[in-house]
Amino acid sequence: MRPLIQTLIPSGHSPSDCGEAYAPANIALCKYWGKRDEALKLPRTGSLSVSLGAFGTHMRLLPAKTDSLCINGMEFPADDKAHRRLFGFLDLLRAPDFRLRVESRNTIPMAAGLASSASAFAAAVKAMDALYDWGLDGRTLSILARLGSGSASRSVYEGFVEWHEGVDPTGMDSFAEPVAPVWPDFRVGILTLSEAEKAVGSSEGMKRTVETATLYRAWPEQVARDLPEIRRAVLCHDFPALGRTAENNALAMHATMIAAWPPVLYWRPETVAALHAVHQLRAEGVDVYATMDAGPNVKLLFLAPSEARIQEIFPHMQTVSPGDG
Ligand code: 2P0
Repeated sequence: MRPLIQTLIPSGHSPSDCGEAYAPANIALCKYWGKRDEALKLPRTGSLSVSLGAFGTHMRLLPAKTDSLCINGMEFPADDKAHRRLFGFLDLLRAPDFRLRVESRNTIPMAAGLASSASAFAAAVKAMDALYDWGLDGRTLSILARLGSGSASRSVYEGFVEWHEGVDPTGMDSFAEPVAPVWPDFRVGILTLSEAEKAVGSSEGMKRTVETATLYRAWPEQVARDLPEIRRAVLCHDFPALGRTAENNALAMHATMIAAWPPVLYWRPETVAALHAVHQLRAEGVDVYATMDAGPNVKLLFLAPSEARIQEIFPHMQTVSPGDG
């Protein structure tokens, strides 16, 4: 993979004293679920997300004698999973024998059930770009971030972002691009329902789904219908269409994983209760929709005027304004 990556990075640049960058977390409205190439993290379908503004990862890279990783003030030893994964990724981008001190700070509320890998890998690529002054464009940053974690390809940008699945076996046409800025009233509510560590990671969950769930055959068709509709709804601020298509897309994704064997069932009783409460709110005329990722927590989509009523039903909801950078 390294030779492929070297074609994207200009040669002859020396590192400076420090490279620093920020990348937001993101939530998919049309989900990425299933790869066509595991190593290059090439997806079977496109996806579309909204970046979470001030919720993300700040990363500082400092040339050092040995590799070390500090996340939110805590040191992670070399045999830790996070350490191995991040430095394994940085090895693809740096010269052999070049060592780094990584200082990372997540502004994502801890235990909010939001993946930090997307913002972490996007921030890592941007910080490497800053450290070496490569001047990479958004497309290249997105391709490189994708190699760390698929969803990181979308965290390179703010606002609504689409990741194209591409057809090239090298993945050079599988990158994300901005679709539109977030409109000011758009809100994401985070319901942290369970803090238990999930039994099946998302990479394993999607692999198992692709390999064993006959229902997965319908997934590309679902995306082919939902992605253009969500893109359209984003561009013309059609919130009800955006919400119902995003909720249906998330439930369809979960249907494919429940149909895998062994089943990939992330839902807890609290997940189902929250979904019923959302449907009850809609029956009352409140425009609120749910989406879920590879875990038991629920994220709500709504517009600012509905916030007070939704907060009454979900007092612990944390609201994000994705437009606030
Ligand atoms: C998404 N998820 O579109 C989907 C919805 C989870 C459910 O992207 O294997 O951590 O590193 O490419 O990016 C989570 O998957 O997986 C994810 P890898 P990643 O947000």
